[in-house]
Amino acid sequence: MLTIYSDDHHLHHGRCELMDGQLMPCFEMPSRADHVLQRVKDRELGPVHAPQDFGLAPLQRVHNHDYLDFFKGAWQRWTAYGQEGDLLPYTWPARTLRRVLPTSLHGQLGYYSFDGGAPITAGTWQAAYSAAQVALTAQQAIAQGAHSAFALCRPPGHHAASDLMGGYCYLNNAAIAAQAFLDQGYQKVAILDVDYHHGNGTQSIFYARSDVLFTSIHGHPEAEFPFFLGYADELGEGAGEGFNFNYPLPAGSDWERWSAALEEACAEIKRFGADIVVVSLGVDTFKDDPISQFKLDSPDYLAMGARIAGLGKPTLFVMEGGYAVEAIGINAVNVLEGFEQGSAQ
Ligand code: SP5
Ligand code: ZN
Repeated sequence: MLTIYSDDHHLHHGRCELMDGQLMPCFEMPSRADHVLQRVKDRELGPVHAPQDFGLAPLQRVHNHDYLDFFKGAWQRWTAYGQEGDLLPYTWPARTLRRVLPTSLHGQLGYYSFDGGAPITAGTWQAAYSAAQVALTAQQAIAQGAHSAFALCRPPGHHAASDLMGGYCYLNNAAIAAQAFLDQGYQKVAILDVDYHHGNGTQSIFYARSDVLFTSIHGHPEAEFPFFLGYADELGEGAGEGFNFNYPLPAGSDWERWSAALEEACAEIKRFGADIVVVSLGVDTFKDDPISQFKLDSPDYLAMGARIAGLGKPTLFVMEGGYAVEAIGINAVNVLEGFEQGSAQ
């Protein structure tokens, strides 16, 4: 399987995120992608290519122009105040407040974010831009005939909505790739989000559309981040009604329980008649993940890949979360190897 990877992810190294009532060192750190890349090489998964540059246009198909302008320029505005630390939001337009765009940098940052988990550093825009190009380059490989490809994206993307950053995400790599397939003539794209957290950004981007089926298996939002989306009764709206399926699971869910939800998601993807499957590949479902509560073990990821291969569709894997740093290489590449073994049968 071809892997697309850019070293530019090292440009994004946030110092702190707001969690558990404290500023904690960021769980989403550069060594995550380094471990996955090392495992790709150790297992001889296939060639590793650098991304091409498709420019801003495919990002603008998913994200608002004003949001992209804000994100691209935020760091320079911050340093113009003489600030050197990471830029983190602290006020949001919640209920009872107005959703108007202020002129101040911090007001705008609150407007364009939904949590205190996505710091902007000097290199964040470049890293996120390159991650989107990684996804687009892997997307292009499939459009040109590959049965699968792996976009080793960092920072991740599935929490990012059309004009919101949060949950370690800035640009929605999977959504950008899915939209690129549609813009190139594909009719039906299914997204399967296996990250431990609900893919609220991806869901919201495609919620009113019938050309993208969104399915997600995740910690129940009653108890888990991102809390305010991801319930089973969210089925889409308007033309998108019936094209959104959430499988929230309780803390402690193991492979037996998790894989039953995967069966249901796969049944929906089959019913939909997808041309293409885009997998938002988070491995924070792992039993030793430091911020998550599922109990999947490393061999389970081989089975996950094999089941996805059983869909029989060209499949783009896009890296999302996973914070048990030593293990994410093994677990992510297990999904890819399981897919290849399942495809060969
Ligand atoms: C891409 C992705 O996986 N983003 C996840 C963002 C989660 N941020 C909030 C995590 C809160 C975890 N609280 C766990 C407490 C453990 N002490
Ligand atoms: Zn996650």
